[in-house]
Amino acid sequence: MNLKDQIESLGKEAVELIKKVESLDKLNSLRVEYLGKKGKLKTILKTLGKLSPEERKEIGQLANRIKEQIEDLIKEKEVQLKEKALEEELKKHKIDITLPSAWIEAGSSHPIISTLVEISQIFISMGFSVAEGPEVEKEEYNFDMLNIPKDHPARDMQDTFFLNNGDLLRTHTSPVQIRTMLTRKPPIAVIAPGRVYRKDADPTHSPMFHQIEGLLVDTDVTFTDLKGILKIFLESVFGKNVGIRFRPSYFPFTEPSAEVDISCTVCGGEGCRVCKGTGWLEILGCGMVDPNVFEAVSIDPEKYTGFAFGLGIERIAMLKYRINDIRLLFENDMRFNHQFKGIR
Ligand code: FA5
Repeated sequence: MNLKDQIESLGKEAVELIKKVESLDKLNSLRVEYLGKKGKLKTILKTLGKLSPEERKEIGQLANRIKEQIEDLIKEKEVQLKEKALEEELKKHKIDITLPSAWIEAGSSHPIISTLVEISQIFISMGFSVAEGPEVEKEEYNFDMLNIPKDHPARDMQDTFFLNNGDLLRTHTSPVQIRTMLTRKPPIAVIAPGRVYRKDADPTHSPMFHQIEGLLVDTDVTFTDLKGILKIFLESVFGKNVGIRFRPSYFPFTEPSAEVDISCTVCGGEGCRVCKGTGWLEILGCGMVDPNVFEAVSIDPEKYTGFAFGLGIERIAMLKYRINDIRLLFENDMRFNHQFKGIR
């Protein structure tokens, strides 16, 4: 076969193959095979030197035409294959916009949080403002300045989580009383909600729980004011028929001190495992601020009096929603949590 025929048949062969090709990779291989530096066309053209100048011109022009023809065809095929690939890709990722979207359930407040907010709002409506303190606390604020002696059992390693540096996880919200009285002068009316920690665990005790501290300091504050405020608060949460009982008690930072029980709402006062068969449940400790505490924060105990209280939010949530085990509040079992949907 002469050179002209060889080039023409090479052109035909390439055209046939390019027409049939189905992928961009194969198309590229054909480009290299026919038009590449070591491709078939270049190989044939290497023999051009042996021809006469006229023949070389004629064959050169033919070779260029065939080369352009192959290049055009490759370009055209490339466009077609790219379009096809894009279509296939789009088909794979087709989105059916008529399909209903995945169901995302709206969240709602946890009963501890809704109880905390409800209690806070009752006190805020009576003129108290909200104060805050850290959960990692100094022994000085958690115990010393609250008139809790060094040998008091509450400091025992069994009750308190101590950190290596001597600080501790606060065991109650009462240190916020100290922090507040160190930075503000009377009249003071604050509540301090927050987490507290103790080495304690049974159906009514949790190692982490929430308290709300209350503190009112002014001239002429009496125990009657304390009783009145707590009665208003408890009746707002549990209704006018709730049984309320003040029991004399002892806290180093209040004198006199009391604990307040309310009639057990889980059993209606008949006795159950929540109230340990007594029909009553202790929900808070309270009393008149001890003069030693006033002295520790440089408030004149001759001029000012005050009351303080600290209540357990979980206990109140348990009584309000008749929950018979405190641990249910922390397990995050959705079957439990779902029952509180719709609560503020
Ligand atoms: C105190 O913590 C005092 N700081 C309260 C106080 C404040 C008294 C101001 C006087 C003046 P107590 O340890 O009793 O007191 O705890 C207060 C309330 O927290 C209890 O009545 C109870 O409702 C709740 N409580 C105590 N321990 C736990 C616990 N482990 N889990 C859940 N609730 C608890």
